[in-house]
Amino acid sequence: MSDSETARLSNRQVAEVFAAIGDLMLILGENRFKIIAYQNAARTIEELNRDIHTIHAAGELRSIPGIGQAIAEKIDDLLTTGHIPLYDKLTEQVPAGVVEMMRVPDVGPKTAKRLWEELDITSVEGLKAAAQAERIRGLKGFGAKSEEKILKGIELLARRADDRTPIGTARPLAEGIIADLLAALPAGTIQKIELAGSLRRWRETIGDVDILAVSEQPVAVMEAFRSLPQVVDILGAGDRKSSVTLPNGMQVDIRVVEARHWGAALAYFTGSQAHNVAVRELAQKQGWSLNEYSLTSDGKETEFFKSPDSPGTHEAKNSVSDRYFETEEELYAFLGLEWVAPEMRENSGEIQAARQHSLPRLIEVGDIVGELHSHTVFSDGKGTIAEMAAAAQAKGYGYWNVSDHSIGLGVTQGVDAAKLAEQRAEIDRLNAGYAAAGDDFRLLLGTEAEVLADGTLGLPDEVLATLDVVVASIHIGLRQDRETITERCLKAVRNPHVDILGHPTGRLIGRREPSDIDLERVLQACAETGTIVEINANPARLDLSGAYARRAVELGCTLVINCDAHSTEQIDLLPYGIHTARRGWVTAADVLNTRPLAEMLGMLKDAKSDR
Ligand code: DGT
Ligand code: CA
Ligand code: CA
Ligand code: ZN
Repeated sequence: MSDSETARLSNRQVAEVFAAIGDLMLILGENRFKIIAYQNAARTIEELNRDIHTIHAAGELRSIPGIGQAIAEKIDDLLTTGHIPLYDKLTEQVPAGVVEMMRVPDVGPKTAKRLWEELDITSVEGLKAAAQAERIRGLKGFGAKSEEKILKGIELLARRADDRTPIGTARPLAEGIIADLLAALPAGTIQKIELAGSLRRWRETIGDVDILAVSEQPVAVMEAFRSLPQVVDILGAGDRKSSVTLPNGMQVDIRVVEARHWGAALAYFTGSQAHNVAVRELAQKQGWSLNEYSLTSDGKETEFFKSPDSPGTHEAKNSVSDRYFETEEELYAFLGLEWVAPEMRENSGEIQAARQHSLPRLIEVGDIVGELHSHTVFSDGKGTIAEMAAAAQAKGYGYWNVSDHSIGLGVTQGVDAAKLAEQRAEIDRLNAGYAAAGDDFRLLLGTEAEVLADGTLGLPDEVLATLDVVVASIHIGLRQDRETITERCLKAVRNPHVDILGHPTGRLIGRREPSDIDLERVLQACAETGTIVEINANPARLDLSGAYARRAVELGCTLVINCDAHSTEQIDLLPYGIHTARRGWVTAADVLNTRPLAEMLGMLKDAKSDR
């Protein structure tokens, strides 16, 4: 049953057909009990925990609770012929867009029908245009309010359609699945298992989770996977691949391959698609066709092989043969390429660099030796200074900057000069203890100074001058117009006491758009003034993004990767920041907090002396 599953309908697709029958009958105003029967069938199929094809093949459709003779016959029609005559007849009567209109909140079947019949509206786009043109108020019982409601509903619908999951949500769930799957199987059943797709590339949002594994017992792996307690729906169930959904609606795909296919398969399923296409073209020029299992010689002698100095020249030139790769490194090397880190596989220059063996050596989690942006109970953090410090020491950090919110940020109580003095006393006491114990770890006193609406900071310069490391961030007035917020930020960046610009765009992934700030200008100013630019590692922020981190380095900025920890647990968010940096081709040398304390402080001092 290996290849047939691409063409066959998933449980969800079968369910969707029955739901659509119900919707069509609603619009046509058919018998209520019939409609309910189809709606129930759709829900039942959607929630099945077995592949409907298996049940069908066993002749057991009628044993599904809620599936009677009439529905069972229609499932049989659909699975064997791909059609249900009733469904075909209904779709001929009602335009598809009219059903679609029912998805708009507040537009029920009766409204959809009237909009269609009386105003000739047959799509959501048409509905939007009609509402904007104020045509809907002409309908009896509708007014300006209804048009407003409809437009708002359409907006909501569009937002819901973007069902990508933020990486901070997706990654723990995906890692949990791998851990649970390994635990559910006898040791040794799975030889290799890894996240692939956008998760392996650390994209900031995830469409679906892709898992790739090597096992000699693929069927056992499939069964264990589909039986995991967090699986709510099985979308596909094959011998070597399965797809399921989790309670949050996120889809997880798993595939099991043979060990000899691992290198090609992992490369293929890691993507990105654009990177894969470029690699495949390169392979083609060398006379090979690349798929998810292997390289296959196309048997044609190409120009490539006549040129002795082309990269990737290899022996089996003309014979039709397959090449297998147990690792990605071998595959890339065979094609004359340096291995490309997954974060760089976006077809943005990495293939060229890999051919020239000039890929950067990307920063790693272990390169970070200190944290320069953190919070405590003095503002909105959960840990005391001592608790945060202990967690930092346990991580092996050399320094930790306590940077509670300054006053000026209305929503949280901030630190003022008096509270800073209290913090200073506590930090001095703790540092004396480390020194006495011969421990090199040191606490620093800083602040996360609020950049006020006019670009001045939440604390006066005299106070800032007494601090070790000053982070300046914008939290309020993020919706100022481009010129205003850019000027405001530039003023902060040029302040002689500001060391770091915190989370420059203020975005919250999937929840809040970045501010309209002119980042190019801000980054240029940071490069000129030596102000360090933050990559905030909190997965809700990832701010700067990878792409802007790359631009910042190009412009000559130095970066800092901070967890902005509000609790001891949040120190563990660092990998999100590191992999975001890697997506921006960032090396350890580009990042301030890869330096030991004295060197780091020296760099900050030098930068400020130029302002
Ligand atoms: P996502 O799920 O939208 O966050 O992004 P990806 O990159 O995980 O995409 P996905 O799950 O559709 O596919 C996983 C990888 O499999 C993708 O990065 C590249 C590979 N792949 C899937 N479909 C195709 C295809 O049609 N052509 C090529 N070249 N590669 C594909
Ligand atoms: Ca994916
Ligand atoms: Ca996928
Ligand atoms: Zn903060």
